[in-house]
Amino acid sequence: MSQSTHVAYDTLIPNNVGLSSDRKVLKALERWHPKFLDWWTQMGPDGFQEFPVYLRTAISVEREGWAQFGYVKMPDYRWGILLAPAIEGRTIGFGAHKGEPVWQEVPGEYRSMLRRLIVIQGDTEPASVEQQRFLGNTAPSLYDMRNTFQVNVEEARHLWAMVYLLQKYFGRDGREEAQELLRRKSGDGDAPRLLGAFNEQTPDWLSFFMFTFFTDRDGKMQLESLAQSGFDPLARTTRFMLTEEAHHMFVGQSGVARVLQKTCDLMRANRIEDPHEAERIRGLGVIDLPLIQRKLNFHFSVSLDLFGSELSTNAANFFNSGLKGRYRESEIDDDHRLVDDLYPVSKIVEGRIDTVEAPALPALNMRLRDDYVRECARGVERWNRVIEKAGVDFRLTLPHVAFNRAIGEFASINAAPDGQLLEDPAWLAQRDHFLPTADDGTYLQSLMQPVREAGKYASWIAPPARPIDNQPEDFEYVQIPS
Ligand code: BYC
Ligand code: FE
Ligand code: FE
Repeated sequence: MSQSTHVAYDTLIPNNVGLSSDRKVLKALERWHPKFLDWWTQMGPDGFQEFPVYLRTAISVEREGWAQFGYVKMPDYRWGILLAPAIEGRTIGFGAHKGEPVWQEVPGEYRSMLRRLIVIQGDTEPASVEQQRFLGNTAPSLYDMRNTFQVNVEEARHLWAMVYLLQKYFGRDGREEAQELLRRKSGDGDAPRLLGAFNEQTPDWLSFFMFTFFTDRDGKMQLESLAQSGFDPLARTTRFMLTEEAHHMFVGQSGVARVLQKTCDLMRANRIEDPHEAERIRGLGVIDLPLIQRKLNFHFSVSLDLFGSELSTNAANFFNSGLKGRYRESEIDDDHRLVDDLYPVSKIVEGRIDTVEAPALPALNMRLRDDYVRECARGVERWNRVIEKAGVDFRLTLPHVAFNRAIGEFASINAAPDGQLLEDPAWLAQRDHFLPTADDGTYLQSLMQPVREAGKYASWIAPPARPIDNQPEDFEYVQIPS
């Protein structure tokens, strides 16, 4: 048995895929490893690479007890290749091949489609590390700094996960794609990352929290769909990635909640009733709620673009060929083929946004996006409970899916956050109410003063509800010599 739940740490690359007896792949990965480390030192977290960080490392793929905490210097992190346990007798759960045994090798007819899916997934992982690389310098606490680094090393491990699939199953072009994944750079003019949201900046910590809430959640939805894949190695690797993803979204959900908590607490303490009194609120060194709404509007709309077009033949083909399923496919009660099914899709009809029935297969991007929007809405409700409990009269809302879009049906129109279509002049006149302004950016930057004393937090954010790994409140998550 070469594949197990036990993770071998005797090789340079920890793994549970029997790498030490897979000479060819091991060699290819060992050749890629130094290039990866070059990339990590140049494009990974700026500064702090020499300091011990209290990180969690995956040591097993079992549900319980897969993680071990300890101080690690980031370049020494054990990036490994970890597949969730195989499911005996697993069959393809959807599409034209439903019921056939899952593939352990790449099905020839779907090779390029599969490679494309893996490359797109792989491209986002290092992109996010690049986007977040300067955050350590302005961390509001050692706790937050550590969380970012944890997210960063795990996203880099997700790159390894995809690179393993490319190197093992795609021969020469897999090796070339693995190189390209280190060559493209977030925001680069010549070789940008493949998807729009991954070329945006993450200039401040509110952006980071919004990113981990909204964009990592797209990651979760896409990984859930790939975890259904008939290509078993992809299904198993993404299934394990999802266990790490949960922490990324926790960072976003709790990060924004802590920002809201601090703002609301200080508004109350200073008897400010109107959340729109930005000047007074900012005078207290906290972030006004309308600014948080504008940031939310931006990150939500940019993340919606990651689902592709509402109607997509790519999406239909991914599903039909058994490569990419729906969210929780195995729990859905239908024929899992969808050939004659319909799905409601939002569309512009005669100058307004309407819902029309479309064939279900090409509408799969839209369906996944709907699942995503539902989840986002639940998270926003949890944020609203923080505001409500603090006794402040304000509600955060998700903007309409047509708002600020660059991909799909609504790319060509302007819509207000409430879904009302706007002519260009009206859009331009109101844009600053909808999306973060230069002034918002300047204010946020002014707040981004690092706090490095253990157990202390910046003015604009409340401490977390509980520490990591049951450590004391003044735990030194990153050991920075003074
Ligand atoms: N930006 O047929 P369509 C994560 C292109 S995040 C630029 O509608 P499709 C993470 C598209 O390529 C999850 N271009 O698209 C999160 C196509 O090009 P061609 C990443 C875009 O293929 C945080 C054309 O437009 N994983 O893991 O149905 C931190 C027509 O598009 C964009 C995946 O996405 C865009 N946003 O759907 C770290 C899963 N959207 O064919 C990590 C794998 C579309 O005309 N990817 N285009 O040349 C997929 O499933 C699909 O490729 C997509 C796009 C859902 C992304
Ligand atoms: Fe990831
Ligand atoms: Fe993530």
